[in-house]
Amino acid sequence: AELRVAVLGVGLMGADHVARLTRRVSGARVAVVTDAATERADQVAAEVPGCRVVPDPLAAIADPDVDAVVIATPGRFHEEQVLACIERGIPVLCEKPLTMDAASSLQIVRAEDAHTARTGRRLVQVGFMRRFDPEYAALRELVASGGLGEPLLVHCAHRNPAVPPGVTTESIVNDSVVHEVDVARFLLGEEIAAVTVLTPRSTRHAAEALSDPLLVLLETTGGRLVDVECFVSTGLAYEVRTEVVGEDGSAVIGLPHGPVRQSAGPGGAVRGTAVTPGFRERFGLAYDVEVQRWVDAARRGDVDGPGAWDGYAAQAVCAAGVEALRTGRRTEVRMESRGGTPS
Ligand code: ISE
Repeated sequence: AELRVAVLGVGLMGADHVARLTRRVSGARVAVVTDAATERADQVAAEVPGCRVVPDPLAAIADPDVDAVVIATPGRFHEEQVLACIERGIPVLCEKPLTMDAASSLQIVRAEDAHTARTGRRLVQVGFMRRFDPEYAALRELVASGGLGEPLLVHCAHRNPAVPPGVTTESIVNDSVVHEVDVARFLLGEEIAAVTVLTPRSTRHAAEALSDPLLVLLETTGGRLVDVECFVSTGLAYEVRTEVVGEDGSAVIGLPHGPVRQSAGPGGAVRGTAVTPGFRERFGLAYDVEVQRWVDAARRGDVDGPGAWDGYAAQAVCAAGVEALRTGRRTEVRMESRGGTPS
């Protein structure tokens, strides 16, 4: 049967997911939406045949016409909403962050573990969509198959044209660098052991008091190093590039592609490709694949994408990152061992 999905929060990402579930993903339909801004919820629901607005997100999770939930509310609401989904035993796709701190994310890991121990199935997927980007998936295959020999280093560049007002340097670590943390864990298959954050001279385009760009160094448990340039006020476009350097070769993804255009430039004709304006364009395909895979698994009452443990690990690393930013020191990641959590 068609999966009846509740989408909690229909801001930028939530509305994007509603459109995707309605028009591009098969096997599911949006049955319920919620949003603190009721007008916004009404607007989004009006565009989707058979979709209702349920004002209270917890009531939406409990609704008998809901089989699975997408959470795209602000991060501070995630903990209670994800726990309610686990309690009801229905699959959930939660945008990052899983919760606001590592301790509460670990509680979710444990709550889901109890369900898995009873049913053999998982319920929680975290929205680390890059894992579904064809280039990242191929890079991971290449690394895992030994095609580059032992991986030694990863270089990441993450550049946004701009960030909304109110973004702080800490939130750059929590909202943007977090994706590179997950990429590093995904590509290398090991945990991050320590974090150092360097704050070079800031761009004049950065909001006051924002330290931008950041240079972040992640050390893995296997002694590999991952350097991350995170630069969120370039004023230009959205670019994400990742290179893995191994003993027997290197591979890079995120290079320019698409039509190579020649046009007039300031000092004569220039040749080049367009750069995606934002993450929804850059990772549009990744989001589509992510949600389709989630729907396919959810129809079997399961999930098979990045899970609660990945959300917890990311939180633990970002907490160390925030501390490293504050102290200027190399900071070890404090993490529980995985214990009974199935992978
Ligand atoms: C945003 O919150 C995201 O999740 C994007 O994927 C990321 O690239 C961006 O830097 C964040 O602000």
